[in-house]
Amino acid sequence: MLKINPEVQKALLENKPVVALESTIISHGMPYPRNVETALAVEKVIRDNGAIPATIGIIDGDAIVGMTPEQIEEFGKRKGIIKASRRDLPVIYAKKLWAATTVASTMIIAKQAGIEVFVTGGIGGVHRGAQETMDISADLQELAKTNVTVICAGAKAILDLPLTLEYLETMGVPVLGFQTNELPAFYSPNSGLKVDYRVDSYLEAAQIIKEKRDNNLQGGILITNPIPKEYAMDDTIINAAINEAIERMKSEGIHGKETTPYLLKTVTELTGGDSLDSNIQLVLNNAKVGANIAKEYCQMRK
Ligand code: PSU
Ligand code: MN
Repeated sequence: MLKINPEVQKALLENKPVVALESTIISHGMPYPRNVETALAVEKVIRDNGAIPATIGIIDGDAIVGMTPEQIEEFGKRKGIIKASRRDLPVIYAKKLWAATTVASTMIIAKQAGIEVFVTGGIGGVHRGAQETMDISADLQELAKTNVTVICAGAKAILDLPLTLEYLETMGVPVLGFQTNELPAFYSPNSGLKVDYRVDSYLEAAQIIKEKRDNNLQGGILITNPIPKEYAMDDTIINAAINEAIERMKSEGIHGKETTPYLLKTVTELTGGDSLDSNIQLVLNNAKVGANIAKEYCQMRK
């Protein structure tokens, strides 16, 4: 059951721009209370840029599209909220549980609600050592098949970035650089890897979405937007923290869906919170870009 917030429903019916937001970043990606402050600030940036935010999560087995500030607060502090990707959804619905949605499951629910643009911080990807562990985020499969455009700040170096790009290529997912030729590496604007194509304006991004839809090319589009330079982290510092976090993860035997939340938390601790500050700034920056792309896309569909 989808429960679409009336404001979001009205905007969709009137072809006004709506931007989907995920809740795993709230419940499992950042500590309380900064997770809640960030989620609310992201919604505000989207509104200030002329679109309607729709934060998605699951409450008592109902998929909520457009959470209230009170619900966002609850997702930020409540213990035991499950991290739900595609495979978890039927179980969460049947058992009437609370769950935070990942990029994959947020895409699914956004699509069902009729929302085409989704803003987040970072996507999941191919993990380092995936040749052995087979740890590849279900986000990549979802990008292959679900018609939602995801705006993110690239992928984190906790992942294997070259393999993540290879996987997306195999899956037929266009990877665009927003005003950049390089795949941004989340905390830093540079990864040394090229994106397939650069787009320089919101209009250009919207035209690509429209062509993909008009030509019935199933699947998502990934728009990667670099963190503003003033908020970027020093590559040496962040890479050292990531390497240490991966070592700790291995020695503690963390695996499966715990991996990403564990690494995010450990990197935040190891950088004394600096990585969290960067993380927040890049999401806000993505919100601005996503809202404007959604606006252009709605104009074009009129
Ligand atoms: N990257 C972040 N913050 C996050 C996540 C990724 O910087 O909160 C979350 C997203 O919800 C993403 C999920 O979809 O982690 C990927 O998890 P996994 O690797 O288990 O698929
Ligand atoms: Mn995984």
